[in-house]
Amino acid sequence: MSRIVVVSNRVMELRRATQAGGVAVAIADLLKARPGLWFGWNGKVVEDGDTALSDVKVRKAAGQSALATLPLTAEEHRDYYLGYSNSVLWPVFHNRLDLAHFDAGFYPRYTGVNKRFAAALASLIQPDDIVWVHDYHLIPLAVELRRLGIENPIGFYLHIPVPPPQTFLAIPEYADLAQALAAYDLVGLQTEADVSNLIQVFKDSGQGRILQDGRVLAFDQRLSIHRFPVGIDARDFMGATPVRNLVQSPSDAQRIIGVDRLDYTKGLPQKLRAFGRFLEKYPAYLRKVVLTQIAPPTRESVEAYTDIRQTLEALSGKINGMFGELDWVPIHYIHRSAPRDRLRDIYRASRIGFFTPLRDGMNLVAKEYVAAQAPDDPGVPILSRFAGAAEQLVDAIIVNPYNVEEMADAIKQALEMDKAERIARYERLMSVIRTYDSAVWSASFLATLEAAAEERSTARIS
Ligand code: ADQ
Repeated sequence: MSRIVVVSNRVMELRRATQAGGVAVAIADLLKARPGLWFGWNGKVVEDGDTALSDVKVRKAAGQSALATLPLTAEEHRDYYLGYSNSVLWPVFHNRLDLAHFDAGFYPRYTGVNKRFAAALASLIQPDDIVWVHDYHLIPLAVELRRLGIENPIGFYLHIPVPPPQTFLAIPEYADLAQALAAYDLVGLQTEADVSNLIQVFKDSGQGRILQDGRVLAFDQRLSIHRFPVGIDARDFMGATPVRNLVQSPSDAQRIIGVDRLDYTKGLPQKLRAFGRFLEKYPAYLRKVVLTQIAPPTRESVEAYTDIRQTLEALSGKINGMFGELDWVPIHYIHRSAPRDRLRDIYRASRIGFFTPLRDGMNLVAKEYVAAQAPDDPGVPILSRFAGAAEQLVDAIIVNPYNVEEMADAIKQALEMDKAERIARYERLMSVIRTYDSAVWSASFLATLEAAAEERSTARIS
């Protein structure tokens, strides 16, 4: 079996990755199951000129896998990570051109880190390895590896959405980015909408067309573009025990749960406003419902993130002040992360899972919430139509997060949904979540990558 070389911005101990949640769990599981190498940043920032910069540390991990890591310099951390990755690509790919900070100094360091990573990685790659690069921090990696003569299959998976072409083409370096994507054998995306946006990006940049075999010819390169929706390991969330008395509230109150990184893409102000509107519009529910929102801060040194925490604190304070009583606080807003088993129990204890991103690649929390429900008395997910997950979880109550009125009504609909309908929806949702789980996601990506690379080498020989 070929060795899998996983490359992502951040590398973690496999045990920690399992706790971190999200896709780190899927990568850790993959590397426990087959021989592999996980390559990327170790999370440390060092002085320029430090010998550690060129010194890749390789350590054994579980099974037959190893971790290989490098530090970043302070300038790289500022311009590659906080700058180009999180102040340009993240906002633009989430359709927030207004929040993008196009600083001319960012891009050279972004490509510089990709070059440095490629050079360090090239010396570790063996002839039969399959290389799987993850996410927007590392788009130019394949170009750099090919320049160094690496001929192995190289695939790329983008965890965030592909924006419509008009938005993508607003990035000053859009042509370089499109060309860099075309250097992969396979580009994997979360949804059909992302696939059609990327194909359109290639067409609109004047450099792409679809070939008869379904592949794309762009910048003189043949590549495959497919949808591989990210999944969870449903078994991790099944068999939860509902927690009681999480926080002071009337014991018969129904809980609504939200779990998100504190990010402007997650629609958190919209969620709180919708809950406030629900209480105002349907006063019969006063004292009968609590919204618990868990939202640990991330990327706090990026400018666009500084206001969001204050906005949410002000909003929850306002709603609590307006509707709360001595023995009932409507919104519990917690900005710490929760251990995963605890999270699972909180999902289980919640009648509604409330997921309102304005844009989201997938939104794994919505899948985790469903998987944690009691099969004979499940809760109801309310899900934004702008999350990638909405393409799959069609039996959630699908809402427009910009429409506060509609979301307020969706809360009422979910609370009043009879058990038979809740069970029927849960069963359909679970069948999708089980079918497209995290193991299917990685196995299908890797099989498609191997086939795509095979075609490339056959085409070269003939
Ligand atoms: P994220 O934007 O981080 O991921 P999401 O898919 O919801 O969003 O995954 C977050 C993970 O972190 C979940 O497993 C969740 O349980 C965990 N998590 C979140 N908040 C937590 C908290 N307070 N405490 C503990 N754990 C918490 C990116 C993209 C998504 C895409 C994923 C995977 O933005 O759209 O679904 O990658 O591809």
